[in-house]
Amino acid sequence: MTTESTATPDAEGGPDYDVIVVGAGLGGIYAVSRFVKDGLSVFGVEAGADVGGVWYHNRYPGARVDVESYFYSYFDEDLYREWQWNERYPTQPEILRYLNFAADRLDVRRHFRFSTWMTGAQWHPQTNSYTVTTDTGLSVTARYLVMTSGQLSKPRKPNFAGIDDFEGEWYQTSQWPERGVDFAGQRVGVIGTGSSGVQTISAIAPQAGELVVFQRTANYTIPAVNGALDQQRYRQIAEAVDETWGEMLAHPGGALTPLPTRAAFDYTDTERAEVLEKRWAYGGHAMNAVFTDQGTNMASNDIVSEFVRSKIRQLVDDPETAQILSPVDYPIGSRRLCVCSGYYETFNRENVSLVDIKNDPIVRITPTGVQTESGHVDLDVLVFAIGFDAFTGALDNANVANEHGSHPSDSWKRGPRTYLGLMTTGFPNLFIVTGPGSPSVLINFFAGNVQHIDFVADLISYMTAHEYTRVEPDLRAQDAWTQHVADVSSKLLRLNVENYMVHVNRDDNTRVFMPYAGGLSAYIARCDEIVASGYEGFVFDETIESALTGASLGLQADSVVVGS
Ligand code: N01
Repeated sequence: MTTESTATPDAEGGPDYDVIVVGAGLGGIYAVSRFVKDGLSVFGVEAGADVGGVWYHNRYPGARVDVESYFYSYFDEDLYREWQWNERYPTQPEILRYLNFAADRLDVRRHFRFSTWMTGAQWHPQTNSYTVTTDTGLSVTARYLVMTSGQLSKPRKPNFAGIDDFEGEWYQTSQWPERGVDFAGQRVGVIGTGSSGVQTISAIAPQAGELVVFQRTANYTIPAVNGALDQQRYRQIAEAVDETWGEMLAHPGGALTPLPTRAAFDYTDTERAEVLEKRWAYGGHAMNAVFTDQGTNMASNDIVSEFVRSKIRQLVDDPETAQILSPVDYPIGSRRLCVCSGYYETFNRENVSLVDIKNDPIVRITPTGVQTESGHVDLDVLVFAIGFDAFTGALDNANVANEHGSHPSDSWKRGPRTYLGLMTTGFPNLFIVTGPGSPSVLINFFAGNVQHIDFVADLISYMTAHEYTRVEPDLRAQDAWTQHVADVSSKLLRLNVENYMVHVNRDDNTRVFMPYAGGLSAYIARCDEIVASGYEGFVFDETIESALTGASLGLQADSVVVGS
């Protein structure tokens, strides 16, 4: 097996590899191990210098996951028993150690080319294969292209006016330098208060001389209630790995967090107060699951939203700061909940202040700090925690072209269009792991990635057994799934709130909720039906001409957008 090749796709003997896997994060590690186990030849490409994916790059102070470690794991008996997490919510260094441990134990590292950017992929219909090119001059061919490049992996660029004039240092949470950053005695500004921002703000505050937080939108931020791992619980799961994995796949979120049992108004006032406190005490995303109807019924949602605001008022000493930190203009859960350790208490520190840039917008970055409409903030260091080009960013970066020179998002202008979030018509043999149209960012990424990769591996085995070399979704099946994704989300309060999960068509304000909101269990049930039917909706070894023209895709796109 060669790892460097200049072979042309139509060279005798077929492509160099069966599969090219893009990205060595938690999905890529599992993908390589599963494909190799299935006897396939695999070539992996990873931009980072080692395994880890987002956990390699997002090494900002305070970074940790908001899924409990019991479930943020591969459910392989040996791996589960040999590993030992320390905390209920592990830190980035611990997760990175875990992914390194898993990569070694699964022996996948040797299949990857690290520090290697994929610059493009070209589909060849004559040979049913892709050629992938890299910035290091490689040109490698494979039958299948599997994108485990993540949905939250292309950082948004801080394109603030004047940024190039800033004379201090500036960093992005999503591309944090390995050497770390010394904040001692520095005047630090953090722009962005999403999941990354709230974590890093709490961690930088005790290190910095002064910390100024620039908040555009207040978030509902829920204490994680982190602590030492419950060793007994971990051991119990270790003794029942397969059973627990089965339970996780049967759970809407892919992790065994508490689910709501009743609607808000099915409780008495006293019971409601109790259940709210109970969820707050559990911590983290449990606050999204207090009442069965909080995601769809505004009156129910108001109760949870106001409860969290009351907690913010209790936790923050200064009433004016508490008010700015309190989200008032959108329902809880309609933007992703942030999970924190001591975020609100950070604003009680003498060295921390808050600038409300919704009411006092940033005008520009200056050589010495940040100019807002009302004044100048002097700073030595700037930290941007401004998020990602979600869902389409990493795929666009990969520059995957079909024989017509089209890229997947050319036909997604009015919102992504996929079959199961895994494939898109017009791009044979291209698999998008945890893509739009799958539960994706709404669930535990370990569950989503492993389930997707198992589905893809089984599909490839099926193709091998039937001697097929090409697969893509039928356009009608893709339309029906895209419509189903839209239907499932049509009643969600979060559809009408600006956030990175909603694609908005600015011309007519139609909105598309990008992940599949029906839950992992429902998603898997549909996948199982499709497999049982002999892969209904997938077309093997046929060219789908109708899918390959922009016009037909544009028309179909118009028919599925929801809302107005
Ligand atoms: O990014 P975000 P993130 N001027 O997009 C602000 C996962 N994750 O990296 O809300 C000023 O959520 C923006 O303001 P606004 C998780 O899925 C998980 O924090 O647009 N501000 C917002 O405050 C998460 O959802 C973990 O008004 C600007 C912030 O920047 C996802 O990654 C940890 C701005 C961006 O928030 C993304 O989280 C970290 C501008 N021009 C991440 N542009 C855990 O597991 C943007 N903002 C715990």
